Amino acid sequence: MSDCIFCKLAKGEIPTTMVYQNELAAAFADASPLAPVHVLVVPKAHHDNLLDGVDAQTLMAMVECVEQVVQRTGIKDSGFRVLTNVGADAGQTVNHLHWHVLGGKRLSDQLA
Ligand code: IU
Repeated sequence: MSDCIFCKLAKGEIPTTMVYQNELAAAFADASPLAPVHVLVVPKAHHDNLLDGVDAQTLMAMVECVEQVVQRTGIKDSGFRVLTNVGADAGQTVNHLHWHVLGGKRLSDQLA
């Protein structure tokens, strides 16, 4: 999708703080962090959300990004949260699949 900002961030067409990337997915710092570590993991190919035809290889590439992010940011052992919002009621504001990786502090036990 040519006008999708996360497509551009994932492909390096817009500058960002890239934490890690592999062939199929990228992890970059959230522009408005909600925690000391707040990184977004996205597929390089465009998918609107988690249920928009994402193949297993891409999902595994995203999981590898999560592993690298928590190792590189030092939150692997203290604990972290991975979440994705799907659709308006969940608060999805960018229609390109993204997993929030949050950590670096004691996170709230409330989901909503
Ligand atoms: P949401 O799950 O769609 O609500 O999350 C979108 C996130 O994308 C949110 O945390 C924004 O701060 C973040 N973001 C960003 O990091 N860079 C951008 O250019 C835009 C949004 I637009």
